[in-house]
Amino acid sequence: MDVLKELEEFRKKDIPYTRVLSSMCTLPHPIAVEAHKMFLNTNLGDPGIFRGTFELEKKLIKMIGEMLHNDIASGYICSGGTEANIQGIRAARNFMKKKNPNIVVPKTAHFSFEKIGDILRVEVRRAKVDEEYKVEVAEVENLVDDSTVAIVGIAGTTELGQIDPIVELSKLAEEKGIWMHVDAAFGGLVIPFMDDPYPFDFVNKGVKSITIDPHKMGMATIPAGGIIFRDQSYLKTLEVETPYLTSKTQYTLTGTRPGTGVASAYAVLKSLGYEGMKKVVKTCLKNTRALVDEMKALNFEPVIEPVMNVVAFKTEKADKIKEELYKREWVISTIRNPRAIRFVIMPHVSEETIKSFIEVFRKVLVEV
Ligand code: 0PR
Repeated sequence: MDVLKELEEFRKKDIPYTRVLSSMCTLPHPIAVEAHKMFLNTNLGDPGIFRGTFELEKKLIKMIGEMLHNDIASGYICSGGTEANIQGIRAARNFMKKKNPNIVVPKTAHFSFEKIGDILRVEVRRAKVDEEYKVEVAEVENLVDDSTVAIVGIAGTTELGQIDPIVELSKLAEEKGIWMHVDAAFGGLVIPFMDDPYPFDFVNKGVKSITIDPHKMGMATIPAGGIIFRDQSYLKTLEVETPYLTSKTQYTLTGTRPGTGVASAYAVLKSLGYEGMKKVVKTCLKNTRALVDEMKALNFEPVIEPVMNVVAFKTEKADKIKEELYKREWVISTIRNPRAIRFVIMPHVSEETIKSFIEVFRKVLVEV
C-alpha cells in the first residue's frame, strides 16, 4: 500500500473538530496553514542560520507584548502552555534565589503546575477558591512565606474560564517582593478582545511573566505557546551557554524548535488585526450563550455564568453522559468539583454544530 494512503487511514480514525466541544485548540486559520507551510524546515534552535525567522519572532513578541500593555516585553514562542509555565516559574526561581523554594497557585491551576513541582523541585502550594472559583487572595497571603518565589494567577481557568483577581494578587506580590506569573494560556487571546477587558496583564506592576498560547484562541498551528517577560533581564535568568552555535547563549527549554508557530501566529494576528480578533471572540461568546440557553431549556445550570467561551453544567451523570456521547463520536469533557460536563466553544464550534449536538444530547439524556 502507498504510504500516504496508509497515513490517510490513520487520519480517518481521528474525530473531526466539528464534533469536538472539549478542546482549547481549534482548526488553524487558513492563513496560519499557508504560513506554516512556508516555515516547515525552520529551526529557531540555531537563530544565526534562521535569522529571518528569528527576526519575525522578535516582531511577534513585540506585537503580543504591546497587546499586553508592555512595549519592552521579551520572550519566545514555545511548544505550549506547559513549557511556558515551566519557563515562567523557572525564571522566577532563578531570579529569586531562595532556599527550598515554593510557589502559590490557585487550586484551579492547570496540571502543568504538578509537572513544574516535580521538574523544578519547587513546592507547589494550592490556595482555595471562592464560590465563583476565583482564588481567595487572603488564602494566597496565608500560604506565602520567606521561601515563596512566585504567586500565580490564572486568566481563563482550564475548567471554567474564570479570571483570578490578578490586580489584587499583583499588589500582594509587589508588597512582598515576589514574582507574579499569570497563566493566560487560554484567556490571553480572548480577554483583550472582549468588551471592557479585565486588566490581567503587565499593567499590573507585580506581573513579571505571562503565558499566552497562539495555538489556542490564536488559531495558529500546533505547536505555538508563548512565554512573555516584563523585560529582557527576566528572560536572561534562563540563559545557558551554547559554545558551538551561531548564538552564544540560549534561553529556551528545548534546543531544536520550529519556526512554524511563529509564522502562523504572526500571520493570524497581523492579517486579522484587533478588529478581526474581536469578531472571532464575539462569535465564540455568542455561541457560548446559545449553548447556555439550550442547556437551561433542558434544566441544566452552569457552574458559573460563563466569563468567556468555556462553560460547565452541573450533573451527577457527567461521566456517563460523556461516555455515551463519545460512543456517538461527540467529544465533551467533564470536571470533578463540582461534577459537571464542560464545553469549550472554539471558532470551529458553529451555531449549527451546537444545534446538531443538542439533538444528539437529547437522545443521550433519555438513556443515562
Ligand atoms: N494553562 C492553562 C490555563 C491551560 O488551560 C492549559 C491547557 C495549559 C496551561 C497547558 O497548555 P498546553 O496543553 O499547550 O501545554 N489546557 C487544555 C486542557 O488541558 C489543553 C487541551 C487542548 C486539552 C486541547 C485537550 C485538547 O483537546 O484542557
